Amino acid sequence: MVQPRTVITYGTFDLLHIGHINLLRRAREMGDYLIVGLSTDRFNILKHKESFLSFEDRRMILESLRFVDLVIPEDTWEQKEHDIKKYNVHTFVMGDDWAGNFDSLNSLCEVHYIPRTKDISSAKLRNRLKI
Ligand code: C2G
Repeated sequence: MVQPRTVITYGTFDLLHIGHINLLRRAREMGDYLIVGLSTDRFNILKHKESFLSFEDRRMILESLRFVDLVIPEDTWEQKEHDIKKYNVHTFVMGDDWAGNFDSLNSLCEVHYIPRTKDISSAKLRNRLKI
């Protein structure tokens, strides 16, 4: 039986927008099974980031996307190696605002940084919506 090519990515994915969708769709197209490590509310604090939507809401929204196959909690910076081994990940993908930050993972799997979608971010949306 051929092993599925599992892809993994991580993020907060707050107020899901086209930048997230482009990233997730392209990540999924790099394989045939996409895992998203979704930042917990607690981990967001470590990232100095506050999401408008709770972890549970952000998880439900991601799980409703047809190109997301599994959502796991992202609780620490260090869990990526463990996750890659546990899920037999073939490809790790992040937007290129993270370029170079995770190159050490290429001893375990392919590491790809893909161009961010311009002019959209959860912070911009919150400013515009005044929320
Ligand atoms: N992204 C994008 N284009 C945008 C906005 C975001 O391609 N306009 C990508 C980011 O590069 C990232 C993913 O969408 O790969 C999720 O973005 P965030 O929710 O902002 O994630 P971030 O806070 O960068 O968390 O351990 C990794 C971190 O959890 C990443």
